[in-house]
Amino acid sequence: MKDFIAGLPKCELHLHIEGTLEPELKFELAARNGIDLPYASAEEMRAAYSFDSLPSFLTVYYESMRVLRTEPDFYDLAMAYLRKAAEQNVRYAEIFFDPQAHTGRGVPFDVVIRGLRRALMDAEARLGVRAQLIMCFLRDFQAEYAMATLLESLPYKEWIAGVGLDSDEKGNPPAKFAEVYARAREEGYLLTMHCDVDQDDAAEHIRQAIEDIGVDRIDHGVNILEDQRLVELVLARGMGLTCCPISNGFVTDSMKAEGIRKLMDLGVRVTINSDDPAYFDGYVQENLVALQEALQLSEEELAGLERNAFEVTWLPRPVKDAYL
Ligand code: ES4
Ligand code: ZN
Repeated sequence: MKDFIAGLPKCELHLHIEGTLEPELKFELAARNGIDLPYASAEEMRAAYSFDSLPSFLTVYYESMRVLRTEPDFYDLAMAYLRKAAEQNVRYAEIFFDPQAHTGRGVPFDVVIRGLRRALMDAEARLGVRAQLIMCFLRDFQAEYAMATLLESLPYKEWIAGVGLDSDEKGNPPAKFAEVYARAREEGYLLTMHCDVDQDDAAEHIRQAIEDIGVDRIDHGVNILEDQRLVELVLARGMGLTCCPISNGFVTDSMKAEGIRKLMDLGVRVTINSDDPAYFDGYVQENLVALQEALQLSEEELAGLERNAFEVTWLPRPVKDAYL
């Protein structure tokens, strides 16, 4: 079954590029930029990772980004992921980036996006992996800061497929960003946002995301199962959910495999993704293998999950059809 999964053409729709920063690259970039790290080696750093909640993960995630400073740093980060993606037979990826996590510490927006963009162009030409960027706002900062970031992105609009919302969801509901999302849509961006697994008021957050904001997709979103009306909305709109089983196991009590099974049985367009693979120790291949083992998925079901992903991509129609 592992070989079948390895051979399957894949599509990744929920991946934070900063979450692909492996300890080895972190050390390389730290050396390049003259930054000290509090560990003697990549192995020691990896051994020190222990996350049991979203906040405990986010602290390490943001702290690690100190090593990313220059355009080539962002290029190398994205290229390392895209090489891994190519190895795993990922044909297309939509990649989140967190500009505020960089501009907030003095790295200019254009340094971040130019490095990432150049890697995407090279990967398409050299590795045959196509990818697009999704710009995420940090929901634990003010909406005004997200709006300023949106405006800062406009000169690079052609390089960004859409916007997302991530970071700590507690006390930061979708409604907080209604204005930002309305403007993003006016500017032609497609819309997604994290509705993390088992957050406080999870169902209400999902309702706001769908009904009040009108998102095109939901990141995670497993908690639609708490409310039949939400399931019906998602089905009626044909919305995709970008689920991340291994990540779920770190930030909640389980992978939520049974919930994912239920969603599949209901006909929801569930997709399987890796979220922050350098921290949660699993790229898309390992996520599919873990879910297959938990649910005894058939080859048809696995192929169906990838088909769902290709169906809900933000590619223009004729390009999308070539993958289906
Ligand atoms: C994230 Cl696992 C997770 N949740 C929310 N925001 C994030 N950003 C990167 N990884
Ligand atoms: Zn995520």
